[in-house]
Amino acid sequence: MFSQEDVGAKKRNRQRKKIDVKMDSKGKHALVIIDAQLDFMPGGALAVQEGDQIVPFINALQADFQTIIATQDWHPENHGSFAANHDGKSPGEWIELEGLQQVLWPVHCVQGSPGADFHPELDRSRWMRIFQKGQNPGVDSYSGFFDNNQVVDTGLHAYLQSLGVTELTCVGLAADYCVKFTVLDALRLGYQVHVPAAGTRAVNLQEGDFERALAEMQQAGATIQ
Ligand code: VGL
Ligand code: ZN
Repeated sequence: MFSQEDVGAKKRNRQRKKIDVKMDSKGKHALVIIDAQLDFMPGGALAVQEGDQIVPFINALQADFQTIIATQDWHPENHGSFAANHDGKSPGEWIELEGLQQVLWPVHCVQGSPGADFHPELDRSRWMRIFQKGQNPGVDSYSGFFDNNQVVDTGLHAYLQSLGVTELTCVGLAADYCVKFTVLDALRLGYQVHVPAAGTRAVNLQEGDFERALAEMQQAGATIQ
């Protein structure tokens, strides 16, 4: 007869095997919540129209995921993407920032400021990690994986790999900037990527940017739901 310990060990082994098989055929599916911060919500410094409407949708969606990760736009006050840091320049104008074309933004998501906080109604109870980006004043960082010159890595890819994640659902703000560039990098890195349209809204500097962003992500291989 088996002792209690033997039975327990056998059961654990069986469970472990099952997980291994699943990991071999297809890895885990993670939810990535991008920049769901107050400065991107109505009333914020870089407000996205209806940005707050994604919050209940994301809260409900979290119930389907065990692996939930967030990104946070996190700029120093002297960030080069802020129009206020360039004499005579206004938000929406373009400059060259350390060799890259950069559209200028209002001051937003300054490290430690209230606007850099997540929406208070967003359920954060099961988030595993928050990856911050945009700390380098000389280069913007729309993607949650790399800054805009594709040099500095936030560590998100290594972290997802360490968890065995191969598939991502991406939601958050804004559809035409940080969501789009995170999704495009994720596809290049080999993830399967899904974007539920109800989980994102666009800045829409130009009319139609939301639709164009969704089309670009789809063309690159993402599933738009
Ligand atoms: C974002 C513009 C500037 C975003 C961040 O989260 O989409 N957009 N910084
Ligand atoms: Zn930013």
